[in-house]
Amino acid sequence: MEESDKLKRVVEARMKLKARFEEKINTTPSVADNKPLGSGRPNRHGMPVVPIGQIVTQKWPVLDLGTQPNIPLSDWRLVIDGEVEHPVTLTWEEFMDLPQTDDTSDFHCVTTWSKLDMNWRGVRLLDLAALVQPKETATHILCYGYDDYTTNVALEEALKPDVLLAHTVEGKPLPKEHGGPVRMITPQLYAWKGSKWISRIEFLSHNQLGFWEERGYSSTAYPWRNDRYS
Ligand SMILES: Nc1nc2c(c(=O)[nH]1)N[C@H]1C(S)=C(S)[C@@H](COP(=O)(O)O)O[C@H]1N2
Ligand SMILES: [Mo]
Repeated sequence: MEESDKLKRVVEARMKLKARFEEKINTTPSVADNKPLGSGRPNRHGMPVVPIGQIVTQKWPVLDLGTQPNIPLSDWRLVIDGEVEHPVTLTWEEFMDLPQTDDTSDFHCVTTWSKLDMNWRGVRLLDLAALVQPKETATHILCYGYDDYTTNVALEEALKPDVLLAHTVEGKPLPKEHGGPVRMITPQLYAWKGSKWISRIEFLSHNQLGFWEERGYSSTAYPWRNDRYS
């Protein structure tokens, strides 16, 4: 296929996806809606600084299941499959050839710390979805880490423009302890929804709980609703 045809297909798919999920995305609970639960001196257009029950930290704690997998870039693969028209397995070079996005966002851990204004670079989940083209039946993704972690995200959250598969933070390669070479980030959900060392994104036609969700954590995980446990 011609490169320009391919790009056209991706752009078209992306626009279609956006249109399909726009209404759902616009009605999810978030800091920008009319009743966020938060605290702190309001800034950012009068919105609370952090979600309810969160404390701002300058440090960046490390949370994992006790292993930090080591994945050389030559071995790294990202599988995107399930309810999609065009499943792919991307190499590092293929991943880095995709459109790259810079974004500044906040990181809210359910254990009550929030780290603000983090500068990330990576590939939007939206752009990856445009590449594989979720079927009409797709409603959720289940993300897998190289450490066998799993976590579920509804598509109306996963397709928000600040959801990245990030490889760079503050201008430097994402450190291994924070999920390098690549992790997902979900700035509008608690941070456990972002798999570190991400290895696979499975599109699903139903909701399937991940590691913490099976252990009583919320399936939806909205920080601005104090939505920690189910
Ligand atoms: N693969 C994987 N991803 C993961 C985790 C994990 O244990 N394994 N922990 C989650 C939790 S609970 C949080 S709060 C964040 C922590 O990211 P950090 O260690 O970079 O602060 O990663 C999330 N993603
Ligand atoms: Mo967490």
